[in-house]
Amino acid sequence: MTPEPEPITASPSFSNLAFVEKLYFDYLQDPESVDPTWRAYFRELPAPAGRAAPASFPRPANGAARAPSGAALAAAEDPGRARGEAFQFKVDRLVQAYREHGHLHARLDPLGLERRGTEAAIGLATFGLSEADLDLPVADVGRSAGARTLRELVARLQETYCRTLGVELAHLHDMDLRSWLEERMERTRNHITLTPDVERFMLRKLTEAELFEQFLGTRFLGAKRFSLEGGEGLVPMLELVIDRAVGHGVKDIAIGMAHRGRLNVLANVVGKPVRQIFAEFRDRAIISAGGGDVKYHLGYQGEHATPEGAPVTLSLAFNPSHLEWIDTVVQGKVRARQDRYRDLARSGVLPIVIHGDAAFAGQGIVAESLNMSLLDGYTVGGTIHIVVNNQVGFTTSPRDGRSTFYATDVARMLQIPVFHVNGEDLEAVAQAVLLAVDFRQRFRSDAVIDFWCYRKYGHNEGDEPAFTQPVMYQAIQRKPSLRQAYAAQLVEKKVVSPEDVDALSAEARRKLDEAYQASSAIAVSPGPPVMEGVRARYRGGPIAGTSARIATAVAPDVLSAVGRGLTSTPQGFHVHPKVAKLLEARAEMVDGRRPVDWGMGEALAYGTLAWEGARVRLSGQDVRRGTFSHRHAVLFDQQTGRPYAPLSNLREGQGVVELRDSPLSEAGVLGFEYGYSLEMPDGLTIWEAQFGDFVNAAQVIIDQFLSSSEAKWNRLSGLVLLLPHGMEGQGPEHSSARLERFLELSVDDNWQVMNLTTPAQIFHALRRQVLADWRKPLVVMSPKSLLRHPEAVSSLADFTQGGLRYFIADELGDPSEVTRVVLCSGKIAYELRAARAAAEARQVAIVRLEQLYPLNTSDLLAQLGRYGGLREVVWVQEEPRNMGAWEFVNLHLSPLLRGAAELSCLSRPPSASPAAGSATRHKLEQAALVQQAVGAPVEPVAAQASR
Ligand SMILES: Cc1ncc(C[n+]2csc(CCOP(=O)(O)OP(=O)(O)O)c2C)c(N)n1
Ligand SMILES: [Mg+2]
Repeated sequence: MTPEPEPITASPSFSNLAFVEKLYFDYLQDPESVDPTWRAYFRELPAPAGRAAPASFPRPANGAARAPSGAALAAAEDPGRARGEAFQFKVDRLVQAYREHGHLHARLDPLGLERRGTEAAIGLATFGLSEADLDLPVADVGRSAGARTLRELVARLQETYCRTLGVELAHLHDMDLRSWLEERMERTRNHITLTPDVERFMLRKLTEAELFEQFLGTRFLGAKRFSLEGGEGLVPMLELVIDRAVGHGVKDIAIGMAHRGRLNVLANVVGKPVRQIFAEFRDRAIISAGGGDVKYHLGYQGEHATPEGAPVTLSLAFNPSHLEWIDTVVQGKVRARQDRYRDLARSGVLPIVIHGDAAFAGQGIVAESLNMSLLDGYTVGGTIHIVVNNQVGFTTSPRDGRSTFYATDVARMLQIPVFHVNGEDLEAVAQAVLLAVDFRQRFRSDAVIDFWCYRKYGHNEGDEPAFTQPVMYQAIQRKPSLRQAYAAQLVEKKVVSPEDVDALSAEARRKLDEAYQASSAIAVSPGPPVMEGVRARYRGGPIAGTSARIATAVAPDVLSAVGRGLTSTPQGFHVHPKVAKLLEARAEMVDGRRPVDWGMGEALAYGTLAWEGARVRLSGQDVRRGTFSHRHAVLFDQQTGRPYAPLSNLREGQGVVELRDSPLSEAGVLGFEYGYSLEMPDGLTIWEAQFGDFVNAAQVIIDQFLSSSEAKWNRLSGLVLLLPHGMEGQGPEHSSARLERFLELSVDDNWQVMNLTTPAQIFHALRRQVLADWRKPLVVMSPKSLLRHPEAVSSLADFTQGGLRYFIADELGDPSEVTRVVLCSGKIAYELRAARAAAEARQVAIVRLEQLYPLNTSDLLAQLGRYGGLREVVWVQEEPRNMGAWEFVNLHLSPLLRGAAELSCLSRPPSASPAAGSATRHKLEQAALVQQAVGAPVEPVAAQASR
């Protein structure tokens, strides 16, 4: 196994320039709250003029909820005091209203077109107050330090909650969370003052962002780039997020994002060489193993330094066009990195996911991702979400694109704040970043920044936005760029001179020119296939015919040691009686007194891999017990409910085994496990569907990632999909994992598709996933009835010798008697064997394909060659003709058999639905099928059914 890198320990030192001033403010409030080095430094500074000693305000009662107290009773006897109490009560309610509804009044839209708040939410009159009360004294009103009158208080609340940063926290039930936020915001009036150094840095990043787009726009006229213009603030904002995160000890940041501004982020944040991006625009001779991808879907990983030089690994995930489907993929990647670094606090690796406003509101996978965020099996310690809210999606306006008030409202399902910020106020942006990152690090949960901006051009550069948003685009045309506005602001503040502004632009342009010159000589490739030090050991490319070279059998002593571990429980553990029986039976299997069944074969695969040090992760709905109760990988003490996983207790130093019952999601969870598998290539990562049919709820992950990520991006995954498949009379659903769809996508050894029929086969297939030197996804049509079929068993020798078999052939008698080969796959093989035995059909050989893709045709033809009298090869499948493997088998075998034997198909007739609704009908159809296959007389189904 690869040596694990050093664990990350969070460093408490805040490296960043950006927040020195904030630190100073903290120091003034409470000198003990800052690091001793900083304290010593600040002590030397002259005391700020007019700054009073740090005031400490008691937490106010929570608005109207303030309880009647002894004081209230006393007040009843003193009318003057009672009036004061009543007044204060109204004031408290007003304060609370600002906290909860102030965001409605914040100026968030840089275009100034958006109208949201109603005066009523925070108007004085709502609380029985009036202008006349404004100069009355207020007391004990929370953290708005120093407000002596209602007028001053309102001014402070306005400043805190209604400027260009609006914060939603009314949905938080947890008062600690709320207090933490309110405290942070009210203490600072939700302001941060950036130091001149930071301001100059921000201007530089804005300049780079703007000029990058302009350069692309002129050099590659009309080429799609999904310009960030109108939202260039994203670039300095990301720098602030990174800087703040690094200050918290984050060492590794994984970003996921869609098209908008992606090239800009790659170039100006992640550090992809601009010459390489330009070379992709030149689009000369793309050199890559597969088809490659368009430039605005490519990813990158680089080393980055904060302005102070602190190192951090940054990556931007490759992603498909399908918006939001990258979300859980990134989270899975991050989780794997955290596991790899043994960052159990999940504080050293941070995911940032950047969304579009229309996509965030519209795509359901967002909700799946949010729902997974706090679950033990899937948490990454919080994701920073940034919604690049340009207030339009392609041509669709928010009023047609969502029913929610804000684009981010789905996030309010979590107990997390949502920061709405005007993307043209970089100070407010910095404050939002500060709050969001600190919140994530402190509470280990997601935080959302709704970054309001606009889209300068149409959806892409060839698009005319005024067709559909004429008024908006009139406003946009009048606007100077953020760089221009910010530069003017800094010139006025004398932070920079006009010459500095010009110099920054000239420098940025010079670098772009240089990169452009250099780009002509660069060949384009999607980059190395694998992660530093780990992935480099694995390869993609062709794998057909390599099975024999991969030794997956285990030594008998290892098998029995693992077997003993799998069947033991701790002293005093109360096992459910039925499970106890299962463990006894498994113990007999290990001793060779009973053949090994599927559940044990599978457990032995996990157990032996973990024994050898590999990490095993199995996730999916109800996987710990197993949908069909065959697994029982986690046992529960019947008196205490305490769980016990034998797989995790095999021996000291074994690999970690993670067994996770997933939330009821396919797309989100499969995306997560795919991401996990990319970053944990030396482990075994498995997703199991409850029934194979449900994989269709995750089809985007199959098409856009699993089947094609090697071809598009050179990204290798060894993810295993266990998809229970087979017709067992359960109706149209619960029957088919849609084998045909996987086979249709099979090409260029992009993955493996199997339909396995013995315990030893699943054992070897799973072990091969880890022991091979290549990484390919493995799709297994896994069994249901075979889990308990008396013939679907293996001997111990099948585990200690041999390996995965591509197909399994058997005959009743001498091969020379065989005239018909019944070719099939999956559990129907057992039904065919029974029918053949009943009919004593010695002329029929049954050959079941275990690995359908890549199809080992040479060995298969050699097998057929053993049947000297062969006349016909009949493909038999229980699926309707338009489903199952027939089309695939026909395509690949017919040309090879030509002349030697005739290939035909026996199946149910074509059908729109995978299986009949009636169990009786299923049985009749199935019986007819297998009888016909072995040449026995068959009665028409209709005749039987009518009896
Ligand atoms: C799942 C999915 N459906 C549709 C599209 C087509 N599409 C590409 S961008 C876009 C609009 C996206 O709007 P928004 O999320 O606000 O991002 P913006 O382009 O405004 O930054 C659409 C509909 C897609 N890429 N993915
Ligand atoms: Mg948008």
